Amino acid sequence: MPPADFLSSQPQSIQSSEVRSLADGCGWLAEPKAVDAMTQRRFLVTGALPYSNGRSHVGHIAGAYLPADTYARYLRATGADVRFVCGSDDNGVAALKTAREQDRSVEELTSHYNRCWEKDFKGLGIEFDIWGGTHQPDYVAVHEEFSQDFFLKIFAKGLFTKRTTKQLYDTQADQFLPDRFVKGTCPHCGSSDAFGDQCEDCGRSVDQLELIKPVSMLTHSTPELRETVHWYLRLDQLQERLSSWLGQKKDTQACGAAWRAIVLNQSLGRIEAEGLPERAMTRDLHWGVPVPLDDPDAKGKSLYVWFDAPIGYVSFTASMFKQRGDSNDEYERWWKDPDCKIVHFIGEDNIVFHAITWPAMLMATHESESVQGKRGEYQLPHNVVSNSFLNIKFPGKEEEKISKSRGTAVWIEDYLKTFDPDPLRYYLTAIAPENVRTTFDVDDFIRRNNGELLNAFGNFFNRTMTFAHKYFEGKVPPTDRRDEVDKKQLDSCCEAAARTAEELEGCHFKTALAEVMSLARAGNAYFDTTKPFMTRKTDMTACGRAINVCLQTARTLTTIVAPFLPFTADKCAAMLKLDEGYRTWASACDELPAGHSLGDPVILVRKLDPKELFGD
Ligand code: B3M
Ligand code: ZN
Repeated sequence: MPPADFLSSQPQSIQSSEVRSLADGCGWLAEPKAVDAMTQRRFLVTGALPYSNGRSHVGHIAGAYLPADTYARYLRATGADVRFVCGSDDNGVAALKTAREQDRSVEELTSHYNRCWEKDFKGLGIEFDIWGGTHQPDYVAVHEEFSQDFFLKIFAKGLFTKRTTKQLYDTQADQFLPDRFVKGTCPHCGSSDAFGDQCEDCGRSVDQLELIKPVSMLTHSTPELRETVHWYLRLDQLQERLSSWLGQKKDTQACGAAWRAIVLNQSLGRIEAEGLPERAMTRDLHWGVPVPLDDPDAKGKSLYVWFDAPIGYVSFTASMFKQRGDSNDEYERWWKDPDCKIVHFIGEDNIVFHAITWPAMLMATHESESVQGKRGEYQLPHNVVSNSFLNIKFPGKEEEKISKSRGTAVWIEDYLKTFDPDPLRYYLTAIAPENVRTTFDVDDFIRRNNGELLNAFGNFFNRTMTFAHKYFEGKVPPTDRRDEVDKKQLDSCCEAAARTAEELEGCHFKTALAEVMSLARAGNAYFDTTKPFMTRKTDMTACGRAINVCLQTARTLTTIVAPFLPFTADKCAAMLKLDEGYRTWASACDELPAGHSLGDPVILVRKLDPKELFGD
């Protein structure tokens, strides 16, 4: 059961004056009480910063952004104070390389894709409190200031080593080849497509000097080795503290939320197997945050994109408050206060950076060697929630990996031209790759929309509303009594709300959605058992009794479906004539009073035809 103290209920909905709760007797809802700032839970939720060198597809959305949005919406519904932060990752080689390929300036490219992502997110109802960008005009100055400040703090603690090393150099282009500017054969898995920083086939990070047969992405020539100077983060010095902190994350009791196995295996597993080597945090590159050292060797160098990108979470938070005219220190309430929980949502290939490098950077800024920062110091993530990858399967084709270059993806922009956002939100949560890779199967998407969302959820509302309008003048019918079957159904409502909350608290989005759907199915089963379609001819009181319970069930469904399907929930709320307070979790079991007028019935879920998505 979720702790009762967060189920704050500020009575806001239409029933507030004489609200009765179906929970009377269910025993899980707290008494309505005012939210007070001392006890209000506080969360800083982030979505991985997407690279602004391409469009968004279903894999990105399923991986990080949809679960993050669902979580943020749920937390708000419980009365928590939440900031949901995201923005584009503009620096580094990815954008530079694409700009070069497309013959446009990197500024123009990143600003274009920053806006594309923003539009796609809006279309899907993924609502951030701030959408920034590490090199966007309104954010770049603050971002550079934060990034350089981090670097200097860590530098001052002696946790960087300056090293002269050899790097791959393209003599034709006359420049070094950091990260994705070089490709070759992966030293770990033998894939011929490994980049100079990471192999996308096996997910391992790669040192460019280990690449077999390296080729320059700029001129396709074979690079040569030249000496250069870089600053390496002493991860080895931080390894013990990192291990001990990560170790606690296995234990739900100690940390309040057990981390997913995929995250612990890749982080703790990596440390245990190989230990942590030093990692270069600077690059020979002009695009990015300049290395803030008064050292001739730092000239023409930028911070590594994976050093500055996570700092974007902090700098965008600060910009958000700055834009509102708040004090400069307001961000500290979110980043340097142990009472605020920081939760990062990411895709599988970002695990090591969020569970090792980023916490190491945060720790490296701490005054003392304590594992967790003190009040006033940067706090370590409360949770790093990662999904696995999503494959794709088009009708009549084999299942395959999503690939930008092969065009095997469902692009959000294209999807939204024809479809409503909620069917996609439904499907991507229902098949969420929470522990293992799963597949976006176009036929299955249609099948589940029509067979589950429409058949179970849409039809339950449809038949209930039709009855209420046709036989009870569009009002909640009165009840003379509740029979066992009615009580059982009303209990199911409260239980479903409690179980959904419990699953969402643990970031189990798939199971949480299954709880909601199971209540919709229970509603249909109740309708079939009590047969209002028969009793309306023989016993209108019994018919009214059943429709009343169906409407109470619809009331609960409206609240608990809202974090998953916000557009559908708004339609449900309009049909039940509820005000905005319907989203408050503690209102899920408020009873609709007899005589309450209902809104007009609308189609909640449209039947989909596969041809709409991909033609014949
Ligand atoms: N830009 C996204 C990716 O790897 C990467 C995330 C950064 S989060 C700080 O696709
Ligand atoms: Zn590999």
